[in-house]
Amino acid sequence: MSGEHTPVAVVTGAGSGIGAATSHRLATEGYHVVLAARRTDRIEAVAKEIRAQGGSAEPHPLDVTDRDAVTALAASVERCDVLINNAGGAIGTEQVEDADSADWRTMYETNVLGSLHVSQALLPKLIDSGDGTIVVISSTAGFTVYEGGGGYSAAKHGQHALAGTLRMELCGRPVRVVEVAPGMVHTEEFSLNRYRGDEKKSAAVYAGVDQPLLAEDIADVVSWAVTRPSHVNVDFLVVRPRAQAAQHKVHRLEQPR
Ligand code: 8X3
Repeated sequence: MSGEHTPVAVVTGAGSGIGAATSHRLATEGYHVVLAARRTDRIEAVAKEIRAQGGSAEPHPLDVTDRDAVTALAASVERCDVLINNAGGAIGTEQVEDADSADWRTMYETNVLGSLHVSQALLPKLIDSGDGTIVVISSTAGFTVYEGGGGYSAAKHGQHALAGTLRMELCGRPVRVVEVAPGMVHTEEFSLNRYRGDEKKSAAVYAGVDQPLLAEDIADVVSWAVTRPSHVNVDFLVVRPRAQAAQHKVHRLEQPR
């Protein structure tokens, strides 16, 4: 990080969960953080919290699937040193035979095309920074599949392909591409969105799990990867809680009936 200017980090999906936690963390690291997400009230609240803690942040309402809006975001930032592609998520748990293609399309558009739009739009500024970093927050679903997770897994595989391709294509230019693939992270909304607002089913995902990851754990890992010396590209990090050895291998403490 150069001392001549305040470095700028753009974080998508910054209104909650991993995006909000990463924004906080990067602000602590000295970045001016551009908080991009659809819900204005959320990003305004996160910006206020960051400023109250002495950090620098600005909210920028954004739907990553809207290419014109993404272009406008890129034009509005003076510089960009770090981009965190975090917007996305899962919708539905239907098996392939019952899945609604509209859900699959939405997941592809937010996770994959959203990352594509924002990365493309900010790439010139990331290159101009002389030391840019693109982080893609994918998922363990980006390299494995499981029942009921087809659409999400397909989208996350797409994001994984995007990150890997971009790293190769940018080789020789001053931009690192880092992919962080979280496993089970207990955030306010991830599971709730996946289960279409069903709080009981959403809570059951984490039932009995001794310390699922929290958004702050992922923010910690992202911050570590971003703050390595410029020549160190952390390609791909898989991060799970100790209680989750693999997608289906989750240790649960006995629950009172
Ligand atoms: C979230 C991980 O296990 O719910 O990206 O697919 S999982």
